[in-house]
Amino acid sequence: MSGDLHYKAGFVSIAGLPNAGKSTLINSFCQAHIAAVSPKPQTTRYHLKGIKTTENYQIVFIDTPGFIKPKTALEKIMKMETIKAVKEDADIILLLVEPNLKEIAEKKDFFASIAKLNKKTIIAINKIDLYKKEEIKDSISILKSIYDTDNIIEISALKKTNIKELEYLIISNLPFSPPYYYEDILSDRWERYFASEIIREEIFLKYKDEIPYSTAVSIETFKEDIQPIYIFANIYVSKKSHKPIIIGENGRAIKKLREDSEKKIESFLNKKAKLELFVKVRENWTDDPVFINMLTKDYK
Ligand SMILES: Nc1nc2c(ncn2[C@@H]2O[C@H](COP(=O)(O)OP(=O)(O)OP(=O)(O)O)[C@@H](O)[C@H]2O)c(=O)[nH]1
Ligand SMILES: [Mg+2]
Repeated sequence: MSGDLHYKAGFVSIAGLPNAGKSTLINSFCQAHIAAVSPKPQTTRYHLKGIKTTENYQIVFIDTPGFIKPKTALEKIMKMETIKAVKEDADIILLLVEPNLKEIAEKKDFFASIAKLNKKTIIAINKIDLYKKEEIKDSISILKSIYDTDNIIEISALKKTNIKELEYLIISNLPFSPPYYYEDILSDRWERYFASEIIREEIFLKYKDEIPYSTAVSIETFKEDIQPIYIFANIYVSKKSHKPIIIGENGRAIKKLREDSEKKIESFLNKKAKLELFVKVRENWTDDPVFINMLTKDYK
């Protein structure tokens, strides 16, 4: 396989505005819930690779944080993650767009900045299950005026509409190359990263307002050599007042968070797990780049 001159392989960075459905799409391609998904924007904070290998091709999908104008240190790091994936790593940029005419008009600068990179770009119009045909058509016309490409396809990442067709479009644009990863490698992340992301996803799904954005998860212990596997995680919040909200009345909220996260971790790892959570206050951690790098250094 690796020495085959007809073998295709390359990196496909999935880029777009927050909430476009990028993480849902990488999960659909990889047929596994590897990336955290939530209805709230800015769920994804760091890049994540999902690798699909067949006899004839290997696609390395890269999920990225949504494009934003960063304010905090965390948002600046998120932006750097996206820029690296799009500018440096990508053989193909897969631009995922929600056909929301108002948003497309407001974020014209972002779409122009991707066009300026002059990289091979495929545009996938997502969430077609939610939008009227007219709005989809008009969105495509605007995007065609910005991007000189016919590589535009309408999909639903959630309902898995046209996902195979999108994959064919990617393959036809993929360079000839030997694979970059052995065929049994499905991601560039360790199991403990997925455990931390599952807990963070549950926080995004369960808590309101600024709480998910003030929260970071750090896996302190991950013992795989015992049954059930044992995981101890710290949940950091950036304000004192957020700690009692995470814990909830009589500890009910954190109990539910712990139970639901544990179940998801068990089903992801296909192993029995025992999860323990502890909430810590780290004032203004979202503006402390060293702390953020410390949290993520083990996962890269
Ligand atoms: N109806 C519908 N909803 C979708 C579709 N794709 C994604 N969603 C929903 O859109 C929301 C955002 O999805 P994500 O995959 O987290 O979006 P994202 O682009 O990764 O967002 P960030 O990481 O915040 O930038 C979730 O509630 C998804 O279920 C789709 O094709 N149709
Ligand atoms: Mg995401």
